[in-house]
Amino acid sequence: AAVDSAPAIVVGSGYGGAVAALRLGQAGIRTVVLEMGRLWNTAGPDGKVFCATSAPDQRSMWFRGRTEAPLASFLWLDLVNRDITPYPGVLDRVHYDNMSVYVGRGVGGGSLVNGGMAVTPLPSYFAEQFPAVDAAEMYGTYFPRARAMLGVNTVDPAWFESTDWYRFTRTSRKAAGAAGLKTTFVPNVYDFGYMQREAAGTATRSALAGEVIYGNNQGKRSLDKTYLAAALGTGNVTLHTLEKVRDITRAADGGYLLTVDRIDTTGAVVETKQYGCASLFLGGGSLGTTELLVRARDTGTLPDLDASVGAGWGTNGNTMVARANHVWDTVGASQSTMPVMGIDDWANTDNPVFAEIAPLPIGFETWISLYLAITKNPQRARFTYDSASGTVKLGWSAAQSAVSVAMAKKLFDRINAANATIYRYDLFGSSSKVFADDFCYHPLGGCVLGKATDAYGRVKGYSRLYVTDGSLVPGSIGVNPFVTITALAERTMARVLAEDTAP
Ligand code: FAE
Repeated sequence: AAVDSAPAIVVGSGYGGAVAALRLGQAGIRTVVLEMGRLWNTAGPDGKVFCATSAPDQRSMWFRGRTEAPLASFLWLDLVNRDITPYPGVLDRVHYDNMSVYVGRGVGGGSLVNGGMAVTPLPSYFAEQFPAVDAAEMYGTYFPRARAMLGVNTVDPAWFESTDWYRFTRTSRKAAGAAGLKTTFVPNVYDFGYMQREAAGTATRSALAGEVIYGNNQGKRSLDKTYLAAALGTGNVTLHTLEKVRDITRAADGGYLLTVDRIDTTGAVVETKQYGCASLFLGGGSLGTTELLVRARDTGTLPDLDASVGAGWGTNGNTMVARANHVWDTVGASQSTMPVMGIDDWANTDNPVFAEIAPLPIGFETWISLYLAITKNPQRARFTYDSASGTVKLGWSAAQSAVSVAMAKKLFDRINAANATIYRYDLFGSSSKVFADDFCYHPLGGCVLGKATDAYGRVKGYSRLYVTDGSLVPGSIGVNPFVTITALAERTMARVLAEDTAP
């Protein structure tokens, strides 16, 4: 087959891929970005790019016959999920044994489906997780650079206190306060000025219309509007969509050869392409990048990859839980989908937890307080190549999830005791589960910085091969991860463009 070549190729267009693409483009390096998802810029028959959360259609999920929303039930009824036609929809749920992982698919990766919470980690915990990284430089240069480019902003506190749209957050804050727990505002990349206009009725509603996990039609500064728009603006970056990188090998000249399946919207492979490049930047996310490198090492196409490729994976201690409030503690029928506050008990060395106060925007009063807890779960798992099936498996056990649950339970038992309230049993399926222990939003690790790579994301054993995404983070960062992923990618690109031979 003919080989398309470029000096640099970037795999994936999430945070890591978008940063790489922009900085390569600005350096004048011709760069091709390969993204397996579609470009989300064209309205469907309903005039909207993304479908409504309450009426999901084919645009909602990645090649499914039925949607798989995180909260499958309410009063044990499967009210939320719908049958859909398989299509390259924007949200994927990747199933492994004992753990499934939600990821975004499309130009912008996770930024298309996430809650937009833009949290910079605690310096002490960052230093604990990345002992080889100069924290002063991160906090002085790369975190501010990332936040500025991502368009991070904060909710106006006066509006927050008065609006019905954040009643659910204020009710959860009160319950936490009764237990002596501290809450803190968290920044977001959703435009809060726009949100206030939505509330005033002068702008089309998005965050105030339940939109988030299947995409926001307005208001959110996703990567296609920030880093990727700037990358394309350099004139040096080309984006190829619906192209999935399958295999990586080394070319005779020391560069890399990629085998890529181009799919159509039914998922059929319509062409298998070959790409060549001098420098290869992997931004496929914790799952995507790790899978490519584990397969490359274990099938012998990149045999010199380090033994630690595939190791150090964690869920950022994620678990979801919900409480039932008293009838007088209403959460409101109107809820913004963008979280703006967390319960911050990370400093509690006995049981560090940071719990985001999450919305449940279903349009009527539920008295439910929902949370996504981030716990300091030390459990890690490894990806392995299964030659029989040709797939990459994750060795995560139910016992490893139980560690996150136990930590979150300690915190929420305290809140329930102080408020004389109870958990909800009906939200996470028919088994009356209180804690969601089988899915996560924050996959981290697999190609850990300083283990599978050098201290800057250069992959050990090879030259001009880089990892720039969430697989560098060793399984936990204590807060929502995309600001950290973006800042680390900025640091990698600054170093690589200054030091490594230009391709
Ligand atoms: P990611 O954004 O996943 O991008 C990887 C891209 O590569 C995707 O577009 C893939 O389709 C593509 N790709 C993968 N493999 C291939 C391949 N072989 N060939 C071609 N393309 C490929 O990676 N984080 C926060 O900080 N705040 C939040 O509020 C938040 N809320 C979340 C809510 C939800 C529902 C979800 C799912 C996640 C949330 N996250 C949040 C997590 C955040 O989105 C995630 O950490 C980042 O998106 C990870 O960035 P990466 O660059 O590692």
